[in-house]
Amino acid sequence: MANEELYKEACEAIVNADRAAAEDVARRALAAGLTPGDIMQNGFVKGIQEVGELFESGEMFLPELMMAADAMAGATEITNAALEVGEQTTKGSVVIGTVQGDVHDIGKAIVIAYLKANGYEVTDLGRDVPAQSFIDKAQEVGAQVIGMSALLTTTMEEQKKVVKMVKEAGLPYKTVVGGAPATQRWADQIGADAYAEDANDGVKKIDALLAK
Ligand code: B1M
Repeated sequence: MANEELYKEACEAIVNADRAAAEDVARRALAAGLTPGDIMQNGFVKGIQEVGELFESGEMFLPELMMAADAMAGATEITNAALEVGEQTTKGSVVIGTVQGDVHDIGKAIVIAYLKANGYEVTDLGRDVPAQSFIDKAQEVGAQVIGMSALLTTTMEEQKKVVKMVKEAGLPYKTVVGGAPATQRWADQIGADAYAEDANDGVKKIDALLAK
């Protein structure tokens, strides 16, 4: 089957909120030789973006949005598991979470899988994480980087809070922000060390920060 057809099927499985179909196409895409990143970015992510647009325009409601998210979670589990295991030596330690008030964690799960596959030790704080917990955990595990995911315009303020706490206390952690409403401009505005557009970019930005 052509790649384009698999991408289309993956996108449709999410829009149709069909977890079994999403898992099935994820497995078939990997078996056909597509990389986890290919099928995720060109298929599943396109689908969940379309779902977001349908929800925003009032053509889809919360229960369907939740089912589409569940289908996305099923696909993500399969593609993340297929990422190659990272280098044996640890490149660094990253503490990551979705900020307080926010439960969106699909993107964060992808970022974690990419970081691990690229040789990072990752501590996942989960979602709805209070600002202080990022700092406490980074101190506990001796992390170099704090990664914060926020998907809501209201919760992105929490990223600002964490960055401010790190700076005011003179702590050594590099801060990285991501999530749909975050931008490079936002990162500059709040004084974060980097903005990551997607999982791949997250790895690149953290590599660059730690190389400095
Ligand atoms: Co919600 N939601 N949602 N939602 N949801 C959005 C974000 C929204 C844009 C939809 C819309 O209206 N178009 C909108 C926000 C509007 C705004 O703030 N301006 C919205 C809303 C309004 C809500 C609720 C308020 C709805 C309600 O209850 N009425 C509610 C809020 C709940 C809360 O958090 N308190 C809500 C709930 C939910 C579900 C629970 C149903 C579900 C989430 C399930 C889950 O995550 N477990 C959900 C979903 C699925 C979405 C959309 C459709 C998809 C999000 C997603 O998974 N994207 C979303 C629409 C959209 O984003 N276009 C939407 C795919 C994912 C791969 O991308 O998360 O961006 P993303 O992650 C990327 C990059 O951003 C980057 O890398 C990732 C991988 O490439 N990245 C990082 C992310 N974090 C990073 C951290 C890093 C580095 C890179 O650190 C190093």
